[in-house]
Parts: sequence; C-alpha cells; structure tokens
Amino acid sequence: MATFRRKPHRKSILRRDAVRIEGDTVEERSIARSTQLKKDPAKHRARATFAGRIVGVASSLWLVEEERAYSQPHSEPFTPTHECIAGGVVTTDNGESESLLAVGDWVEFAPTPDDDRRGVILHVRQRQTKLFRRSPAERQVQVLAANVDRAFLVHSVTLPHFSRRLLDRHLVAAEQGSVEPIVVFNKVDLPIPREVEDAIAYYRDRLGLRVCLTSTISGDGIAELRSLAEGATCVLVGASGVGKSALVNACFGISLQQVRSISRKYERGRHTTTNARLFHLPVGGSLIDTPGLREFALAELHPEELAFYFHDFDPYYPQCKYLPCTHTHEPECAVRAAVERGEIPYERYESYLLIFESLQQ
Ligand SMILES: Nc1nc2c(ncn2[C@@H]2O[C@H](COP(=O)(O)OP(=O)(O)OP(=O)(O)O)[C@@H](O)[C@H]2O)c(=O)[nH]1
Ligand SMILES: [Zn+2]
Repeated sequence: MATFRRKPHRKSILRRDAVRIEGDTVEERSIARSTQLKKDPAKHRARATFAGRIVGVASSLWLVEEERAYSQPHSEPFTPTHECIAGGVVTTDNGESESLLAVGDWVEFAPTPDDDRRGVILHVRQRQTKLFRRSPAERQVQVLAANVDRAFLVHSVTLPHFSRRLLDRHLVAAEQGSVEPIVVFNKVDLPIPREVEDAIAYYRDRLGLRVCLTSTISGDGIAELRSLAEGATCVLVGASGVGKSALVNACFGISLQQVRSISRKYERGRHTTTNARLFHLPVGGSLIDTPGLREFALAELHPEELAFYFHDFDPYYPQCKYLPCTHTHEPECAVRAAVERGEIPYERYESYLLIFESLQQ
C-alpha cells in the first residue's frame, strides 16, 4: 500500500453540487455529514488509504493514477488507473470558489472493498499552480489543469485564424496561476499572414516570451516542445482546431488522441477532445491535452489589476499623471501616449481595453 504524509486539514469542507442519486441529493447527505465532519475532518481524511493523481475523466468517473507510479519514469503514456467517484463529502485544501477536482490534482482516495479498480475520492491536496478561467455557466473558478509547470498556449497561424485577444487572456491566466507560458504558433507549414508574423515578433522580442513555431505536418518545433516538457507537467490550451491533439500525437510519435479536420465553412474546430487527459512522456514529464475553449473569461481579477499583467505597459506606467491609472480615460496617461506614438501596438491596447471592459461586468 502506498504511504503518504498527511497534512493537517487547512481550509474548507466542501459540499458537492446537488446531484440526484437514488431519490435524494448528494447535497442533502453532505449537509448531514458535514456536521460530523466539522468535528473531525482528519478522521474523514484518514479513511483514504491511497494517494494519486487525477489523469482524466471518463463517463463521469475520475481516473486516478497511484502516487507510487511516479517513483520511476513511465515507459507507457498511461498506467492503470482507479476509476473514482468523488465521495459525498470531499475535503479540500483549496478555495471554496474553485473547481473541487481537476486533471492534475493530487488526491487521497479509498478503493472500493470488492473492486480495487474503483474508488472514492475523499480529499484534494493543495494545488501548487493552476490554469483557470471563469466558468461560463456559474460564476465559479474553473480549473482547467492543476499542478502544471508550463502551459503551451496553442494558436494556429491560420485556420482557425489567430486571435490576439485570446492569447492575451491566456498570458494573464498563466501568470495568475503561476504557470510558465510558452506561446506555440502551430501550422507554420501554411502561409503565415503578415499580422501574425508581426505578432510572433512582438511576443518574442518585445515581451521576451518563449515562442515555439510548430507544424505537425513538417515536424518543425516538435523536438523543442518535447524537450520543454521533459521532467515537467505541461498543459496544452487553445481554441478548438488549432492542433493541440495533433501536437500531443506528434510529441509521442503515436496516435493517442483523436484529431479531426476543422469546419471549412466556419473555419473552426469541431470540439473533438471533450475531456482533459494527462499522458506520460518516456523521457519523464507529462502532457495534458484539454478540450478547445472558444471563451476564456478571466477569473479572480479586478479590472484595476489587469495592467500589471501587460508587461509592455511597465516602462510607461510610472509616468502616468494619476496613480492608480487604468489607462482608459485618465488625462496625461503615459500608456495611451505610447500607443499614440506607436510604441505599443494598437491591437495590443485594444485587447487590454476589451478585457478591462469584460472584467467590469
Ligand atoms: N496544416 C496543418 N494542419 C494541422 C497541424 N496540426 C494540426 N492540424 C490539423 O488541424 C485540425 C485540428 O487538429 P486537432 O489536433 O484535432 O485540434 P485540437 O486543437 O486538438 O481541437 P479540439 O480537440 O477540438 O480542441 C486537424 O485537421 C489536423 O490535422 C499543422 O501543423 N499543420
Ligand atoms: Zn495611464
């Protein structure tokens, strides 16, 4: 049996969303049980006999790999998993407003007595890093991947067309979650539009970001991606159809994930990948493929804080007349003056304004 160090219970006892099970709701049961739990959360957690990492989701079950599988390099992209449900009550070291469980989470669970391939998740350990957005349905923080070192922010140079605004949101989210951003421009085998060439140069040279130019057709940049993932956990995020799954397959040299052509009519992907999945690289390290997201609303951010994530504004900000300055309407704003002089591209500033506005809603 795997052993693991128990941390004292820190933050919250969560009630799961109400889900109908056998006539009553998990929520009702949870309320009943959480009174006992408040007295002794450690006792609840002590029922877990295994620790492991969530590597995927299948038919509403969380796929959990045992922690001991991590003591040596993985020779296969995946090892056997326990198919787990989240217990009626799950304790967590994370905040109440964020997703209870996400791919990449380290959890403590108890295998089902008559079938140890099944199990119940009882506790979620504190996330060291996370990539998150505001969930479109509820105003909750949706964690797309937890405990990741790097995020490959995947955009295609064309088909679907490059969205600067989406990349700017990705960059803010990565920094918020303490995840190192790697900007990936995929499909460089296709003709690269002029404005995308300019954007590539700007993000690489002006913002000093690590930018990879890749093609799953010509093989450009694949070795670079693989080496960036070595020994690290990396998540691929991006709109549907930009080629995230094709990049995962190219990094492994085998077909692990389904890839589908984009809709020519709408120039959009077809949302082929529906759940996040973690795969181990033979060199050590892992890649998490995620479903394509058209919307990337930022969470846990005040509009006034946004400018601090736009690092090309940094040299100008101290010269704004009014501090704090939102760089939207204030007179003698040094950031707007820099935009007027062409030192900050207008598209980048426009992207700032749009995000600023969306954060005010
Ligand atoms: N020309 C070209 N096409 C590519 C490249 N990479 C992927 N594609 C194509 O782009 C389409 C979409 O690829 P996917 O890997 O399914 O895209 P995805 O980002 O995983 O999409 P979702 O799973 O829907 O989020 C497929 O037709 C791929 O063959 C590339 O480097 N060059
Ligand atoms: Zn200003």
